[in-house]
Amino acid sequence: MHQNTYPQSFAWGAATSAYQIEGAWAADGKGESIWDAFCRRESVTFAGHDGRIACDHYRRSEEDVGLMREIGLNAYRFSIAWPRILPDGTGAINSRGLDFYDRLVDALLAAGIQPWATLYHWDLPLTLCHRGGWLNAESPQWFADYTQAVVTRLGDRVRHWITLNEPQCFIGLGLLNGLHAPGLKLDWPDVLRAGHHALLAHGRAVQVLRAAGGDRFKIGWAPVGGARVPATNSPADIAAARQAMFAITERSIWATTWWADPVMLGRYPEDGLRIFGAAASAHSEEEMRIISTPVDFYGTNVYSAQIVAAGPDGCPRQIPPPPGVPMNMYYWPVLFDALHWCVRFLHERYGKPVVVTENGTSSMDWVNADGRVQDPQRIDYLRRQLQGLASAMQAGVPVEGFFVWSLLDNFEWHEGYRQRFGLIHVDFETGRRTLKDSALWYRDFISGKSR
Ligand code: IFM
Repeated sequence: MHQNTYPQSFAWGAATSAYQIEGAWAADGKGESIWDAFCRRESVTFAGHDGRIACDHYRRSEEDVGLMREIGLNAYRFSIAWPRILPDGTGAINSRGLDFYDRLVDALLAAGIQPWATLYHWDLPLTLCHRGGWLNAESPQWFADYTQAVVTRLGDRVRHWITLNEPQCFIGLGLLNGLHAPGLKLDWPDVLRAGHHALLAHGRAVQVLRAAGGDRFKIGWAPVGGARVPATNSPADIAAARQAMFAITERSIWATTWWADPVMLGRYPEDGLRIFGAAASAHSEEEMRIISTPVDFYGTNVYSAQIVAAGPDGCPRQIPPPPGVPMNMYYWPVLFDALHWCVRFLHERYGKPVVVTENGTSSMDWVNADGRVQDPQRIDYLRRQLQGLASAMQAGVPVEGFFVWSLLDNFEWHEGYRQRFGLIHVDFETGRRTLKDSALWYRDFISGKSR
């Protein structure tokens, strides 16, 4: 791979989120989140797992920053737990909650690692859920106030900001099919209304951040990638994959353009408006202006993809993955060119620099008798996705960073601890960390030794 593909400023990172790693669920004045409450319900997570302790990162953050340094990361994407900052969601600020992130940011900077802060990775304060959560028209204002509290404390040192992580998931899995907190199964119009408020919250947060940091800040978001890959490299299949990635043909909360067109283009897509019908109609121009407040980069979380070919009429046709296709532990097909096509198509449509805010795979890793954790499939996965990324960059796509999901094995939501996505193995009984072979491989890749 060409050494100069990656600009000097390229962010080589790993990502995590607060509820998945921090633990310390009631420490230092933290309020409860919807995930704290959801995990108390029976049979909602694998074997009743929860994030009360998780990786205990809240108490081990220094050690974890040391491990990031060992890997050679120059960027770390973490999320801030809203209920640590505002235990009731709004109102009084809990400075002890901010202190934690303050210390983390200082430790990162001292280690030469740029902090990339995500404001919302799904742990809504429970009190706000009781007030309707994202269904409440005040929710964008709540989010703007929370953003203000965070940026006032951290904005002198944090330059990279991500507003929402995967709105498709916290709205779709949380409010439509009930798999995630708060476990609701709302009607379609309510789901779309909540989604609209989440997009407004994103826009309001961008405004707050921009007012605080101007051009010094790099602001983006991190929706689900929604990748489509062409079945072959023929122009017809490539065109079909592109078309499929940005088309809405059915009522699906996963439709990329439903979320991304408002943010990047300032309008909901026509096909979505038609198919979603009356449920989707009430959006003022002023709201769309807020939602589309300019961002600096398009963050994308990519794991898998759908394969698309051109049908006899040229229209996109989804092709089932071939039998025996590699899979992760979710049984998501592993398609090695997913990242390549995803960043290419996103850049073509939205014209912004792209940051891969999440990419990785889960596998059944354990610590061998000799103390090593061998995870060859993660190494192969990352190497091949990165090859695809490099060739997209060589084709002209400006990519500014790459974040492995995840730094640590962690609480994988309803799947509990049975999915291991980390570069670092965590023994959840002792908290002991072990760098997996993939972490050592990533270290060599970052330093240029194994490219
Ligand atoms: O663990 C999640 C993360 O919280 C959001 N993106 C996908 C990851 C793997 O499922």
